[in-house]
Amino acid sequence: MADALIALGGNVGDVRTTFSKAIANICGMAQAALLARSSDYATPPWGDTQQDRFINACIAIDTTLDPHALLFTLHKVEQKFGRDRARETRWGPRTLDLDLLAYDDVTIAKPELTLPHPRLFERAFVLVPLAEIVPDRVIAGRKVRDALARLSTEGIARLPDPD
Ligand code: PH2
Ligand code: MG
Ligand code: MG
Repeated sequence: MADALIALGGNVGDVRTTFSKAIANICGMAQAALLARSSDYATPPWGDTQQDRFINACIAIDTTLDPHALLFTLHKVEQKFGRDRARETRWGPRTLDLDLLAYDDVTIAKPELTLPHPRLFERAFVLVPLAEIVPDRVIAGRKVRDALARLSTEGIARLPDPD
């Protein structure tokens, strides 16, 4: 079994409900156990700032799939929840974005998959939920909580747990 960290994001539709369903789907399809799930956070849009705020979260799973098979599964789940890569713009609105952040201590540099995720340390909307579940995890030689301490978390708000 391998330990994988996945970031969830979205700003179209009922994103929090999408997250719950998507997490159940990921665990079913990836033969995975859910190790941890962060809270959901409202986050200011990054990249293209002229769009609705995003909701972001992170999960840790234990999976038997290899990194490429896991990535394929994440793309399938994105599609199932209305993601249409052919119609979207870079950094634009999405129903569901699932990013594979890290997979054990594996490093991969291929066009279709780079591990650890190359932009992980630039994004407070990823590191805030990640630091909630794995603050002491070291990724690419950096501890998650230390990486977060270097970024502004302005505008990021933890959402209350749903009932
Ligand atoms: N995802 C994007 C573009 N901008 N901004 C925030 N805050 N969170 C995201 O998940 C996000 C974004 C495209 O995938
Ligand atoms: Mg993303
Ligand atoms: Mg993505």
